[in-house]
Amino acid sequence: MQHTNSINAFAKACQLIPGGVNSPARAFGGVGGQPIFIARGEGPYLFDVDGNRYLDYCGSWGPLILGHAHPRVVQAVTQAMTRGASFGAPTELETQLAELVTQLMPSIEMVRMVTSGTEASMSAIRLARGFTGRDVVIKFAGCYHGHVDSLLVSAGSSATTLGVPTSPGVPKGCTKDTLVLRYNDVAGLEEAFKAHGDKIAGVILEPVVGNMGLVVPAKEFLSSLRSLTQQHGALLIYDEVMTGFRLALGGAQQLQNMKPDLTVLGKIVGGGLPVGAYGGRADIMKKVMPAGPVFQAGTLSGNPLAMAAGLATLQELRDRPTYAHLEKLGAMLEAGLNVHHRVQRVGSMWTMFFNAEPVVDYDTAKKSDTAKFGRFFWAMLERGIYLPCSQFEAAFLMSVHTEEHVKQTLAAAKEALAAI
Ligand code: KE4
Repeated sequence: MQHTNSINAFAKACQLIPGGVNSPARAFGGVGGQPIFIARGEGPYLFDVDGNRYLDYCGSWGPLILGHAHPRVVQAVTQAMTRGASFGAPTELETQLAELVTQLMPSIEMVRMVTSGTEASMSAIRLARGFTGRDVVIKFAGCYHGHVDSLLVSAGSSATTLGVPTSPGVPKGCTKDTLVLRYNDVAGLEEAFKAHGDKIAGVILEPVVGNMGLVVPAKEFLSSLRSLTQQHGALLIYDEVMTGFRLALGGAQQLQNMKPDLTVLGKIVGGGLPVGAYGGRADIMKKVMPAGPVFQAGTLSGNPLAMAAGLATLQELRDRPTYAHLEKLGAMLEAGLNVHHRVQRVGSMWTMFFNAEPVVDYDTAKKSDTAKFGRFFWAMLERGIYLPCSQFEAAFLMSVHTEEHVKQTLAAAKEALAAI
């Protein structure tokens, strides 16, 4: 494959945009080389500016569970655009999406739309602190909740990929009330609540982690989280930005039969357009301004185009559930790749780890052979398979992937692994 136009496009972008990208996750920092510039997407495929076609397992980092340019989403957004892009006033589309979100995730009795997962996490943390009157928040090393100052401590995803899990520019004052524990460490959780229980406003976690690569929570870890937060009057906050409407129509909380106090959403809820959301118990959500005193606002929150994309996406997932299809393809992919390297998977979210041991937390994730992952990434790209460009990310199947696509992917992987 030749990448001349991508190379030229990147050189030009680097003169005007830091690192040539608008998000470091796309910078290929974890795999070497430089990013491919995309011209368009169609179904399960990406087409780059050199005309190369790739089978896409990144799906814009999760939002595109229905694949690129799904007709129902295209039609909804196009129609919405003809009515005007934004009004700075309420529309019924926002209520329709709120209604569908609360129907699909019953723990969410009320919901507020924002424009990114970061904004949703930031607002949920502020709300937890405002509702409880407490300051301490617990997060887990390797989890990523967006670039929220107070949560940019031992953060996963591109913060880890690029070696800055704790970013410069975040004053100590922003993180002094952030307690970072080890994922799946029940004893650590018990100790933290024993020592600080009455100061803890909330615990935020990825209920299935994507940002260390895919890591599954132990059952006793989840049950301890729920019981300890309830016992100490702290809020349990499920960051379902990646897992929401992905692992099941009702997200990870449906699979795990868990009822968090607050849920953070993003990605699929916007169908590829900028939407984040946070919601949960009505008594908590009623503290959000203007119903209550906890401030949060946004010019494009609930933007009609984004609402149209999110609504069309969730309606399609409700009307034609694709989860059995995604599970079948996921199991097929896992069985085929597992013969080479450890695959960790839940439904359509998966990671192939270059790691001798099970990855259960940030410490074990960081033992992965990221150099070998980088060689594998490029060997697959050259064979027309586009994976997330980091060992510390999850890959995603889409509803438009087929068994034939999985077979092609397994054949490419066998060749790629032999070549590296
Ligand atoms: P955004 O602000 O990027 O919309 O959402 C932040 C976020 C919050 N919570 C979880 C569990 C997330 O996975 C994310 C964002 N995910 C990364 C990829 N793992 C987005 C890619 C990027 O940063 O460009």
